[in-house]
Amino acid sequence: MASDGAAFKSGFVSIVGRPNVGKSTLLNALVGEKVAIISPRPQTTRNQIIGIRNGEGWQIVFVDTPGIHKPRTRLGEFMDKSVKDALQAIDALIVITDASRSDPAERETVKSLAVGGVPRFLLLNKIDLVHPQQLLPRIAQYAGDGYDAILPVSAKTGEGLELLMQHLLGALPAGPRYYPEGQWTAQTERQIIAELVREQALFALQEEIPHGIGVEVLSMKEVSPTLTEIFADVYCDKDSHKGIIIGRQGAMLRRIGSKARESIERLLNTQVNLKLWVKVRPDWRNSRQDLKSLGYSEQV
Ligand SMILES: Nc1nc2c(ncn2[C@@H]2O[C@H](COP(=O)(O)OP(=O)(O)OP(=O)(O)O)[C@@H](O)[C@H]2O)c(=O)[nH]1
Ligand SMILES: [Mg+2]
Repeated sequence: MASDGAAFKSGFVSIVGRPNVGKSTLLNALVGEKVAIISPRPQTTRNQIIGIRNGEGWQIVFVDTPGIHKPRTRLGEFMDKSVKDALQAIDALIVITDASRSDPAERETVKSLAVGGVPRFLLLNKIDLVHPQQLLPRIAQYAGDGYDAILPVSAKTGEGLELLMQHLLGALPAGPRYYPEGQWTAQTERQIIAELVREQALFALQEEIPHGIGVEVLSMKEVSPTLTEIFADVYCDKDSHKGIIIGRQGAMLRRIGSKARESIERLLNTQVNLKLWVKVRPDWRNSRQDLKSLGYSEQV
């Protein structure tokens, strides 16, 4: 119960939009923790990622989703389904656009994302990159689309997020505490670790290789209270990619591993010994079996 005796408020709020517009950056900013990985590449997020924020008398469960795009593989279909599922049984919807870019496909996406009876908020993100004068015509463009509010924000600097929270809290219905206080994500430690490795691969590798990367944590062992040993496989599509991921005398894999290790150490608060193996799984993005072992199957 809230301290003033009012009913506890809670709700699920999904975050959707085209690839690379800043959905995961927003999730992390709203939750105040690194819940989702972020990269300059489109299609970074591949499944629903839950981030939880608690306040006095309320709880919001945010659901980050993959960028909306036309699927070309079974993995793409899974991502597409993750977005569609995230439009079900929610209490409010956040649709994000990148205000610093003009994307003709975006107009239709923004228009089509209406969920019956649920408050919808349209965010024009990345305003730190936009001259204020350019914002007004953008806001006007979306004015007839039925959004409850159109809010210019920067997920990166935090500008506008306070106002967004006020809107969300105003829209929250009475409801239960879905997750215990103190819990900030529904992902397992292994899932987060796999993502932190993939994040570094996304940063380090070029062109199409990152899209063919998958990471599976095989084992985690607490060797001592101050040291955790982690073994993980890095999947790729092709033999030629394996060589690039490993790099000359293993330099690329060492770089990915040591950056990932730093972020895993921050997460676990212990030292980490991270052992990565690169494996070729031809066409894994179309293999049910491989998708399942990487966690890209039915949402939990
Ligand atoms: N300047 C600026 N950059 C931002 C902002 N929000 C996100 N970005 C950058 O935009 C890029 C994509 O951010 P993500 O949060 O990964 O975007 P996403 O929508 O989750 O992308 P997908 O998961 O691929 O669909 C990253 O390089 C972010 O740093 C912002 O408000 N301002
Ligand atoms: Mg994302």
